[in-house]
Amino acid sequence: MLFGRRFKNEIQLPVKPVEKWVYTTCGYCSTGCSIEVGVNQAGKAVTARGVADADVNRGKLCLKGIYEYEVFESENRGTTPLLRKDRPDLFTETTWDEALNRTASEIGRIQALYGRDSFAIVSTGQIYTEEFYTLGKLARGVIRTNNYDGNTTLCMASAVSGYKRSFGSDGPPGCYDDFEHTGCLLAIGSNLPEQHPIIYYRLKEAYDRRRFPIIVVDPRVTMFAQMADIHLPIKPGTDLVLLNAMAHVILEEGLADQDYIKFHTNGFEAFGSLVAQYSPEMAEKVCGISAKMIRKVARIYGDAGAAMTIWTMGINQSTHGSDGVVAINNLNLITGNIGKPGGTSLSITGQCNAMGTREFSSCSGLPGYRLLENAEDRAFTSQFWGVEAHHFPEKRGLTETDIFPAIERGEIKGLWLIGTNPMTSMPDSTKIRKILNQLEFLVVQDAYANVETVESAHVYLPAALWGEKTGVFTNTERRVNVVRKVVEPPGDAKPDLWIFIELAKRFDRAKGMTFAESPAEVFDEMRSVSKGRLCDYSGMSYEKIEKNRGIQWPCNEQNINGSQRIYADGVFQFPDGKAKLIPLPFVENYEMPDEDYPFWLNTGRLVEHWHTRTKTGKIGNLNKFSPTPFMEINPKTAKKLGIQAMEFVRVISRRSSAIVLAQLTERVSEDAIFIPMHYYNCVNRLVKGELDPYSRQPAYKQSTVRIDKLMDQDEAEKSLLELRSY
Ligand SMILES: Nc1nc2c(c(=O)[nH]1)N[C@H]1C(S)=C(S)[C@@H](COP(=O)(O)OP(=O)(O)OC[C@H]3O[C@@H](n4cnc5c(=O)[nH]c(N)nc54)[C@H](O)[C@@H]3O)O[C@H]1N2
Ligand SMILES: Nc1nc2c(c(=O)[nH]1)N[C@H]1C(S)=C(S)[C@@H](COP(=O)(O)OP(=O)(O)OC[C@H]3O[C@@H](n4cnc5c(=O)[nH]c(N)nc54)[C@H](O)[C@@H]3O)O[C@H]1N2
Ligand code: SF4
Ligand SMILES: [Mo]
Repeated sequence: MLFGRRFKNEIQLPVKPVEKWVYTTCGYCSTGCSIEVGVNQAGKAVTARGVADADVNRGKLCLKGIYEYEVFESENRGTTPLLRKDRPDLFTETTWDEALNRTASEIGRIQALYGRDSFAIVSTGQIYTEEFYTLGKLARGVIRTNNYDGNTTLCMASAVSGYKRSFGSDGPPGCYDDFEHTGCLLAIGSNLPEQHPIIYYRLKEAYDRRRFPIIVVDPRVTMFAQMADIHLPIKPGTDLVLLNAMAHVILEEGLADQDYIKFHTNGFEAFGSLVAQYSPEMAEKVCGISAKMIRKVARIYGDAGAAMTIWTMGINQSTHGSDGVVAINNLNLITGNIGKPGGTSLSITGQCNAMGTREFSSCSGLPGYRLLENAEDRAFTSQFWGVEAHHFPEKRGLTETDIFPAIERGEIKGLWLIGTNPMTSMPDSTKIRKILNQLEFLVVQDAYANVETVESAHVYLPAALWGEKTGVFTNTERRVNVVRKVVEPPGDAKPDLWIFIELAKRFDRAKGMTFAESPAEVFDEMRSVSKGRLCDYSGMSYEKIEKNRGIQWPCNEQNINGSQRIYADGVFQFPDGKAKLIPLPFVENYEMPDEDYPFWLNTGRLVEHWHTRTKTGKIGNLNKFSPTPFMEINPKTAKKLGIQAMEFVRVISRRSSAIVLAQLTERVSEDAIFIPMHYYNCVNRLVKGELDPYSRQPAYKQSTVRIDKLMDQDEAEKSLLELRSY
């Protein structure tokens, strides 16, 4: 046979001379893959590979991880602090001293004039846990504002809230190894193959060996839906009804684990009578899945022996986000599927370190999952830090989604943004620019000098990026992994940790407190502060973490190499040790398609891009896949509207409008479109973002729009350039 490369030139693999390999953990998604970055003799990162003996990724990486080292050379990195001085429209380069002095004095001025809480801090899920811990100490102990939150309110807040309501504490009970033991996987509102490709690879490996049923609940025919045994194309925002109906069938047909309910839960009676009202026939009318199918999936789940549920933003980002999480926990409690191999409620986390901020940043509480509401926790932390306890508020302040309206109302006058880009990521984003421009003082701390928010900032602080500093991340399965410094930060950019410590030094209120200076010292402090807590790090060290390729907390004297699962003993974090079954009535309370705005607008992600593209938009090997904003639209709908493939159209909501390319695909139903979240001045101009009452997380996935055909395509492209959506 004369095909193939046999008679062609031999393939030459480019040789990249690597002097040393540096162990790190990927800085994109919460899968937490171990990466080794190859550095050449000149100290330049030239290549990367997955770590073969790391349990998480077993040598694999997705395309973002493979090209991550290219961020070190990316354009528009901030290399020097900037300050608006004499001309308010002009930034000038300045020294760190001047930038930090100005920041400290403005914080002091605003707090003296308008009160402590008039200065707000919004951080991220993407810096190291040592940095979160230190920021928490600075925010709670020194700056003492209670309006301190993170972008995790846009992301994991509903999961946190649901875990707390059901189990008495945050903390995902399961792990990736559960795929090896489960008898059924229910995946709700998660597009694992694109958003967590290596967790998907772990699942697929287990599935190929054992063929357990996979049920995917998603209004869109995602890559995950395509491989599932059963795909339930649910009506947007109605998952709670499906889950109540599944519990209804499981109880009705005697598939529940009565012993587990009796010994490990409270509230069964009220829960039972609520779900009794949610028959599959009733649910069919609300969520568009046939009663027969609901019975079928409930039976598969109830009969599986061990069954597990995973979910991501399709649940969290809705007005029933927190309730949806509690409903998943309810389902797993009544079937005895918590903390056992293959039986779990495993929220798939978003950002690389969204877990680290939950454990240690003190945004919504105090370090080590301590609560502001608990006097003992306040007393412990105040003593540990050397702050008087009365400085701590007795409940958390505003979330990110409530901070922006408070700025608009004039109650908050100063803001510090750290590692987040709300002008692109917040709902109703045209409003966000106006709101930021209302501030008396805005300081932006970001790795890139051209993030949109910098345009409204008074001070810009250039931060070192992933791999330019050392610290730890916690992944979806509670695994703490270390990111070693690979290269030096560019110019005068500094690690966030350094910036926090230097800023603390500029406040008299920091007297009597000590701020550990090196990441390893901060890590030691975190080990002692978490000793005896659920998220116990006391048995860890950087060396041990690297040797084990990550360690799952709790890790202490009893569990020296960490713990795969929590709640295996059925003892939860409420005083009586029992979990709560909570009745959840469903109320329709979000925007619904009507005559004026007839289509659902669904939003989400693409495998090649990361959020607001500050990183992936600058990496050619990623950006090439989708450099232009687009929408997915069903070919039948396009035909009705007279829209051709790859034509520019205008999408209009009650908030604003955006221009996108039309991509015709049956992934979306005839009454819905999908637009990725990654582009500036695009989908979030349209999104309403109604808030969940418990978590204050926005419903990014349920807004409504209409679509206008554009006659002048050249004009459309020009406006896209003006809006800088490209
Ligand atoms: N490539 C890449 N990976 C990422 C990220 C990234 O930006 N790029 N970001 C990371 C972060 S921070 C996060 S939070 C995760 C998010 O990870 P995912 O949540 O998996 O991603 P999304 O695309 O936001 O949304 C998932 C799915 O929810 C579906 N959905 C919409 N409405 C509903 C509904 O009413 N019910 C149900 N059941 N489903 C619905 C959407 O159709 C979509 O397929 O990804 C992480 N991984
Ligand atoms: N329509 C719609 N909108 C959404 C979503 C959706 O599904 N649909 N999802 C929401 C979710 S789940 C999330 S998590 C948010 C994400 O929203 P954002 O957090 O606003 O988005 P990112 O682009 O990740 O912003 C991170 C910023 O931190 C900077 N950065 C990176 N590393 C470092 C560092 O080490 N230090 C510092 N100081 N800066 C750093 C980056 O340059 C970037 O500007 O978006 C939300 N918005
Ligand atoms: S799956 Fe997530 S953690 Fe792993 S390489 Fe890809 S982006 Fe990084
Ligand atoms: Mo997220």
